[in-house]
Amino acid sequence: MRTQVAIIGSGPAGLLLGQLLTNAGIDNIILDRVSKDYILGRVRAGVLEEGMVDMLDRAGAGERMHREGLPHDGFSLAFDGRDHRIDLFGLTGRRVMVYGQTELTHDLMDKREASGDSSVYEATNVTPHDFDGAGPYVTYEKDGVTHRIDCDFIAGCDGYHGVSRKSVPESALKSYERIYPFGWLGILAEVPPVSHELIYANHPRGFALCSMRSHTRSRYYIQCALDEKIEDWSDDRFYDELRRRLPAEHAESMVTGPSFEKSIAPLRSFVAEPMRFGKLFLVGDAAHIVPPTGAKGLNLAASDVYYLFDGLLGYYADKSSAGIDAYSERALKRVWRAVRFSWSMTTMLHRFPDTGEFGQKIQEAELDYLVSSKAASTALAENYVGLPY
Ligand code: RFL
Ligand code: PHB
Repeated sequence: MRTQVAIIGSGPAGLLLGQLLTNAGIDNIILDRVSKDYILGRVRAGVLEEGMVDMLDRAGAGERMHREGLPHDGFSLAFDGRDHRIDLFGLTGRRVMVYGQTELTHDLMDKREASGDSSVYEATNVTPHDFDGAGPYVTYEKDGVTHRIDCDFIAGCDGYHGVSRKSVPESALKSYERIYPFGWLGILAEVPPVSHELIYANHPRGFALCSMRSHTRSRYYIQCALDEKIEDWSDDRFYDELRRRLPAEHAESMVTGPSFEKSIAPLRSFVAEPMRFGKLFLVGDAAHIVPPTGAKGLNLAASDVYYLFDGLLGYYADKSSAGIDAYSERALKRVWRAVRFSWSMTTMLHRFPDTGEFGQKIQEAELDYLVSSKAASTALAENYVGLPY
């Protein structure tokens, strides 16, 4: 088999890149090690920057998002028993879109199916080869048979645990990492959200986040210890803890109901440099991870795809390598800004085991400054709605 771009990973990065390439007449195949249903069963991001919204439109897969997504003009920072609104639209002229990653992935999969392009799910032992030479190819196994795809380029869109980054010799990679000493325990429940905008809460008992997927479906998170077990968290215990971390008006008005998803996610910051090795490109979570506090992970996957697609289009349409040569540097510049923002939001909002009451006071002073200074609020809002591509 031969294609122009072999894409490893059918998450948002792989699907978005694949669709943009297809729309531009560039042949591509997507390989994933799990099934479509498994991918659609993962509950992840919920906040899209305008850049991501534009990319979905460019891919021709934005119609349902515009119909069902919820544009948000602001969010709240809650601390010291009170709510403080950050007016994203008033401060930046921009807004975010609340639309689940699951839905976005569904829309991209439907679009791909309608375009008739190849995707291989449940492909095992996917392996990139010879990306340092002139003839890169990818092998995989399906139903006991080994297949080979020759290609011009390989896009490693296979997430943090994928094979692409691991195929690069260690000496060619520099990694930067911070692991945070806590996780997020999250639930999804068919209950109306406690507020029509997101609430990020700093509380001496730990961080809490009230998000949503629709007017009738809520996504709630609380900071938890890394060794917590999900079985120990009944819905009642979860809601009790969440209420304790919110201002009284929200705690009192919160509607509760059975959760239908509950999971614990660890928090880390990670960047691998560079993001290109010969004919192999790392894209999205394959190259970098941010803690979810800034809502940046999925949005960074979209900006990586933007830069890579731009480079590949230049290569195929104009026979210029300038764009693919610049890919790693352009992408990393934006990645590091988002890594910094996600780290700063995480540091400002979570309870750290070793900083005590002093740490709490410092966080409250920082938050107080943030909400009372227009310059500081604007800097926060600019980062939250997304820095330009
Ligand atoms: P994905 O989505 O992990 O997709 C990678 C795909 O590659 C496949 N794969 C392989 N395929 C073949 N061979 C192998 N060896 C393979 N290994 C892996 C996998 O099966 C998978 O299908 O990466 P991608 O496309 O780069 O997308 C990144 C986003 O998924 C991620 O950054 C976000 O979900 C992060 N994130 C958030 N991002 C935001 O922008 N806004 C948010 O509000 C937000 N909230 C979150 C989040 C992530 C969370 N968790 C659980 C990590 C909230 C949470 C709780
Ligand atoms: C979510 O809705 O899952 C979500 C929202 C905002 C974040 C992280 C996750 O910062």
